[in-house]
Amino acid sequence: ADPMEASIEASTQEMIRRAQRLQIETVFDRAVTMKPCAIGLQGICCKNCAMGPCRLPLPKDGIEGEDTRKGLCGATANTIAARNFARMIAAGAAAHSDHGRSVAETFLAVARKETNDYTIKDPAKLIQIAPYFGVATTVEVDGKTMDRDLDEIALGVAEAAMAEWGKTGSTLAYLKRAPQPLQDKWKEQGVLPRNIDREVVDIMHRTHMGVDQDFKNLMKQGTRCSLADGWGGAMIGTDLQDVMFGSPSPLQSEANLGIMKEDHVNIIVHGHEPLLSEMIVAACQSQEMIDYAKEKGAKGIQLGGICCTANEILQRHGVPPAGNYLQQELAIITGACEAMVVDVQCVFQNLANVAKCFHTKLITTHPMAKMEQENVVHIEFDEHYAMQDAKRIVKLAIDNFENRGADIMIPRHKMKQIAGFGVESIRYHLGGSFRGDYYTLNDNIINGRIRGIAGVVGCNNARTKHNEEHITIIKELIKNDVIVLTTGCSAITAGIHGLLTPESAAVHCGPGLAEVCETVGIPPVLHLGSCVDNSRILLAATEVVKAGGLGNDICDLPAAGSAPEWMSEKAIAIGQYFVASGVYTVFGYHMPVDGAPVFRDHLYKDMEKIYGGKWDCEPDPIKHAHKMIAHIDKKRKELGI
Ligand code: BF8
Repeated sequence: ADPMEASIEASTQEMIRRAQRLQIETVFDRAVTMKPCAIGLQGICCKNCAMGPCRLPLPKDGIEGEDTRKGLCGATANTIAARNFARMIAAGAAAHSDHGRSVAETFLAVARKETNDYTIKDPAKLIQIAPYFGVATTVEVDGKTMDRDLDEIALGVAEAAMAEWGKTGSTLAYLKRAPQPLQDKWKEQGVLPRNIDREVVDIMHRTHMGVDQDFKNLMKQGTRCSLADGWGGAMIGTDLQDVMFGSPSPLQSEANLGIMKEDHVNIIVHGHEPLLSEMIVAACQSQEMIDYAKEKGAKGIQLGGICCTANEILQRHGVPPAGNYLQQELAIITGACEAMVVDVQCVFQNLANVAKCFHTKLITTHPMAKMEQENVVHIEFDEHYAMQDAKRIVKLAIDNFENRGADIMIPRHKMKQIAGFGVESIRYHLGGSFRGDYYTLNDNIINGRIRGIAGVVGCNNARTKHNEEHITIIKELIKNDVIVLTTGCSAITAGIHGLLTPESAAVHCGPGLAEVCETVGIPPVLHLGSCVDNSRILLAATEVVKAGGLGNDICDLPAAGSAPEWMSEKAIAIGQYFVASGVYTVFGYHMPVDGAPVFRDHLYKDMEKIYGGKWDCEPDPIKHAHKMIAHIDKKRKELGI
């Protein structure tokens, strides 16, 4: 791969060059030598039974007249594309929600006092969410209302939260948090999720050979499952993480491979669930481990993150991200990574091949995610012995410091950033005492200083130039006075390119947004956490609705969503729950629906009539941003502002 073609980011280019010098193959090389299958790319390859795979190519100049393409069973392009799309939603929702389940299980262990390693760090959040689960926060004693015992509330919430994965006879508890008109729409459409697991299983059943053959009905279930993710598993994950580890508040940190230190033991955590990484943060900060590292000749321990685990420990502890999705191999290629500790999701199997070229210990920790390569160490993490396991891992990394080779190259590039925003801190910075909690934000949208709100989220994709789409889109939005909320690898990207500082407002923003950012002292791009924390964006949007003056529902807001370099099935689940929550959502790169134009129209046009939000796709980043801005302007016009 040509490093300059592969990424716009200097340390990434440097490390690709170094990898090539050392003859280590990376994702960037494989993206050049292996091209995607054109039919799969269009979403019209069906491999759901052994009569196939049935491949239905769309002729270059489209179809004239009746579309007679069909698989052996007669499945049309629309059925095939919709089934594939629904399965992506199911996989994405399963990943987020299983993460949420692990968090809920750990919280149940905390509530039952089965572990001392985790506690309740944010009791106010626990009390805030308890009523949604039907758990009382006060008791009547002798006619007086008293605060209920926190341990009792914790147990009630933990048990009710766990039940969300398998309950019968009702719908998900958190749906009540959405604006009422949106809840009404979901009810009318029959898409209220029953329980989290069931919606995933339902998709696997109905996409089996010979079941649902109506793309609209398939997408109804796709919607229901996506809502079980966004307003279910992911939202519960975010909330219970906040309860146990503390709700984030703005803090300063740094980002990029340059956070690694030559004279320190470098440990990189990568993956998603913060259960282990929280403990690794604590272990790295313990005097015992710091002393041990010094004993072994290091000046200390430098912890860094990759992917969403990075965002989790950044937003709560200020631990700097070493990189985003496409930089995972590169962190090892520095030659200075003593240990890379991974759990679930977004982990390249090639990490093991790269680690083989260095002293790096690659440590898998999750029973669900092992690697076949012999050089990988598996240390299974048990939340009941969390600190013990974390110290074992940190010690292994420290012991590995002396095995480092002489050839080390840590890129110098890193940027300062402010991260750790959430529904609460936006209220603090952009709230007000009059019309509601988000008054200042709404007021500035109404008076036009802020044109609108954008969520820019999601992955990197080696089929696009690393970071280019994220950065071009975000810059174009803030230049046009659109404030940006960001999560996931997009948030890491924004940090790496210096867009998460209040100072960046003066350089990159239009005059209105710059004035607001300077007055309240916030960056024009707000880091809201990991991908499960997209739930924070849903709730922030709901707060904007509540603050008044901008319509009655999320679909009324001058707002739009974007995933410029998406790659994972989770992104499709997220996209669908944003669309079904009323958000115009634009994906970059491409969408796997082009081979089924009728189904594509269902997503790109019909959805808006049903839910108020719709899908779109635009690979060109400037056009992409302007599609979002045009939508924002349309909504402003409808609101008469
Ligand atoms: O859940 S943004 S590459 S790390 S999938 Fe993966 Fe995509 Fe990154 Fe986090 Ni989200």
